[in-house]
Amino acid sequence: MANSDGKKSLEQFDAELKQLFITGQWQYEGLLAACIGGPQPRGEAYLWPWKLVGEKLAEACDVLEESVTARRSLLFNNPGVPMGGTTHTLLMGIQMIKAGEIAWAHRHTLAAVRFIAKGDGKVFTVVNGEKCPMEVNDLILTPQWTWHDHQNPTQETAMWVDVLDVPFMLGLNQPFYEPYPGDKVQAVRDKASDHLQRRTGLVRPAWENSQKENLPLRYAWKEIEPQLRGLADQAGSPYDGVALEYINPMTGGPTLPTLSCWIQLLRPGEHTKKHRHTSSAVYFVAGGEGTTIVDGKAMEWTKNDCFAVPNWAWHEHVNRSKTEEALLFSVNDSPIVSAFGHYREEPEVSLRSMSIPAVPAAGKK
Ligand code: 1HN
Repeated sequence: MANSDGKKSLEQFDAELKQLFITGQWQYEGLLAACIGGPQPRGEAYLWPWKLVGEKLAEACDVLEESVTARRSLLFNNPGVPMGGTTHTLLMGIQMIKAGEIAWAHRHTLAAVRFIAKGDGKVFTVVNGEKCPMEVNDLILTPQWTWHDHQNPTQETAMWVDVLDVPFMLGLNQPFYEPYPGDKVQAVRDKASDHLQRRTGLVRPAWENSQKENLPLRYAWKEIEPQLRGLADQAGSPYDGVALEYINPMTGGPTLPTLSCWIQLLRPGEHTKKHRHTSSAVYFVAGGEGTTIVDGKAMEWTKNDCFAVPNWAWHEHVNRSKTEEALLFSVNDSPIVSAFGHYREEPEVSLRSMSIPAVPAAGKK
């Protein structure tokens, strides 16, 4: 095909390339134009109220009999993320395990964290052979490719929040999965001195190598809460209040290579400043009542609600109570974004930007 002057037109050439699964770079101009001004938030600000989710979990307890490896976890799909996910990288859900039940052992390349909403410490999860008791507000990690099963030997239903890096991992097409061979539940390390968690504190065995990643860590609330309370009179972040990141104690880095977990205290009446960042986050309301405003949309939350804040969306948090604290557990994908140097904030970079307290001056008592 040719023009009147015998030359092939650009349109004809583009169409021809398309048939050959080739695109000229000039066709990407639209994409480059779309980059100007930065990303559009991926997904919506959306809230899954406990009033609804609690009812559906109770129904799930009736309709889903315990079955091979199945987890009774209701997972939250953001209406603005058609590929599936609570944000474009994170998947959040609430899981219920009935009295006497076992959620069979398996492992996958998806990394997961669990934040306990109901459990008495006799309910437990086993991670790579290590028994982790589940008490309210504990955080338990099941890093990528670690065996995990959950067991409820008590008379009461237990419940926790699951957060996984599923949409990110599926985007990279890295899903591997394996059921535990030979048994429903794992063999456990029963000698307490064999536990890897004993090796992650302020001291560690001098005669051993250390494991730094993929540790079966439990961040017990009875240790985290005093730490949070002990910092609650600090100014905190103007954007997030007194927010603590759960670190990998062996590296000082984020909770997991793909997930950063936070616990955040909003003091009575606290109203944070508005900002946005390139990481997305999912929240679980561990206590209190408040409002999170995302790009002008107000999400009113109360205990056990879950909500999503998409990336690059302006957001601020309000503790609506003048007398009670609010407590938010959240998970964000900043380790993924930061790993490639893409973490940005507006109007200013606030994450880890403030100086640590100075050494007191001489003569000051
Ligand atoms: C999973 O393995 C668990 O082990 C919970 O408890 C939720 C959601 C998606 C994929 C795997 C669990 C999950 C999950």
